[in-house]
Amino acid sequence: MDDKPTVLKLGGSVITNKEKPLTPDLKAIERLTTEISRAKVSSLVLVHGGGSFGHPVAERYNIAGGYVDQSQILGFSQTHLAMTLLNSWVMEALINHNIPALEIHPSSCAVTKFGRIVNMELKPLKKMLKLGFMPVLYGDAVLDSKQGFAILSGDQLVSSLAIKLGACRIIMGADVDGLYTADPKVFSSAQLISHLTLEELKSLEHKIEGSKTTDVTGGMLGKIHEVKLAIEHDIETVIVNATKSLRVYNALKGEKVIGTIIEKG
Ligand code: IP8
Repeated sequence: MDDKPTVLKLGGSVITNKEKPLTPDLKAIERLTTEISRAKVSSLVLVHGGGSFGHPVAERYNIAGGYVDQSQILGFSQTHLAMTLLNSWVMEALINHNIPALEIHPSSCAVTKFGRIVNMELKPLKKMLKLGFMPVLYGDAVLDSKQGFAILSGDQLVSSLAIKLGACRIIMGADVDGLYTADPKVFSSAQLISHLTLEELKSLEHKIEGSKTTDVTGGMLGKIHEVKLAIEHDIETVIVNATKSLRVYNALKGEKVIGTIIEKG
């Protein structure tokens, strides 16, 4: 009950159809919640991304750029609503697999300053973990002390929570096998990097492009930028392909898995 938690991110591109607005990938959600249930990790925090739910709506109203005019206020509500719809699909699948999942809405408990978390109420989350719940959070539209509002990415939540909770590990479930020497969707010669130190990650960072599809929070580059902060706190991070069967399961069990492990070194 008092174990150090693991923080698992399921990318929006994994659990939604990124080409079709507001479309969950129910097969992927079913498979991944089965894997989570079978892995039986005693202390787990789940964070999911926005995919075709949060991103297109946030982009339409430029929520990430902050308050410009009153017409965005309804857009903020719509962005949050889209995320709660996706979250409901995830919650239903988790609970159907007998996982005592409980959602935490970031818009109600986190405040950012220029898009970075400055305040987050974590008491309920810590209490949930102690009692054996699995807290579930997601990238969300949040209030911002300087720009009115902002988009808080699931990736930022993952590293911030991992640091504040003293997590033992971060598992990033992405739609690629891990980090490559070049963008694998563009260059067939790209090679998977199975292990990296923090220093090696920093030197690779400038080579990695942002994702091509609509992603207001920066794709793989944004991911790396965020996990770097947790790795600096000595939290091992593994990036695996969550679109492929059993990768998340193997990572949760601490078994050998195809992916990229990044350690402080
Ligand atoms: O997909 C962003 O979360 P992410 C969520 O983890 C919204 O970057 C609301 C766009």
